[in-house]
Amino acid sequence: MTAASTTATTVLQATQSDVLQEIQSNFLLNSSIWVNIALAGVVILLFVAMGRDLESPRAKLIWVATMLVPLVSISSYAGLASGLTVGFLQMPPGHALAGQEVLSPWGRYLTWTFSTPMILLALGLLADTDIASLFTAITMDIGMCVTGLAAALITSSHLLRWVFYGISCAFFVAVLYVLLVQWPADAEAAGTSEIFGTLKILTVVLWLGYPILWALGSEGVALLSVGVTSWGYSGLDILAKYVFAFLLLRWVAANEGTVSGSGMGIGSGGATP
Ligand code: RET
Repeated sequence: MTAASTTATTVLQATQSDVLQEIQSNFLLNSSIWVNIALAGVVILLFVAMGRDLESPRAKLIWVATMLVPLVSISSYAGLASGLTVGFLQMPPGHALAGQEVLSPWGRYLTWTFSTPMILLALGLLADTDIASLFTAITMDIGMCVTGLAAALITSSHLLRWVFYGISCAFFVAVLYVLLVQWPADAEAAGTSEIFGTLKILTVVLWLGYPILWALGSEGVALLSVGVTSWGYSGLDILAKYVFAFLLLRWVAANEGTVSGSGMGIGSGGATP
């Protein structure tokens, strides 16, 4: 190992343990992480039990997609708890905390890139939508998460933080359009409109909370502290992931017949034009 890389490694390690110390000394932040790790663990076991009797390929695929939500979540929160995916960022001039080192749990935005597509895959399968529509929702959603991560990580320009926030919101609008306009018609044709309607409202209302929290929290105008923002996200996560997934799996387990088709919408054109 060269002298330069030894120094780099030491700096990296020092920074990570600094971050860990900071997390552990912030009760609000630390509890918002550990409560979710514990909940995700319980929910994973519960979901394994709920889905064990499913037989049809489409129902099983919904189950696996739904299972991946708490599985990604427990990994995400473990990353935050260890300090691996949390860092200190120096906010640019113009930001409410300009010049200060702000603790940023950026791993959240990164791991949404893996968890939110699973939520949309499960919903799209429930609505028995077509492949183009599913692809649209998932890619727009990934775009939303990655540009949201960029918005949080930019330290060179206050303006560009908000430009990326705006781009992320534009991707989000596309996701909302698919959820609110395209998939309800598909779900109607597939006979799943009642449960789809409930999950759609839950998803849309809760997902709207994330950009609001981002804007009010330390990444945005810094009206809320890091700990309060983190609890906000953790609370939304509990509802948007675990409660959502529980309702979906409970319905699928009780109504497997309705979703036991091969999922003909996928790949062959559903009700959406
Ligand atoms: C950000 C900031 C930039 C603008 C927008 C956002 C939206 C985030 C959403 C996140 C949903 C997360 C969920 C996670 C579950 O695992 C990135 C906060 C629009 C909608 C449901």
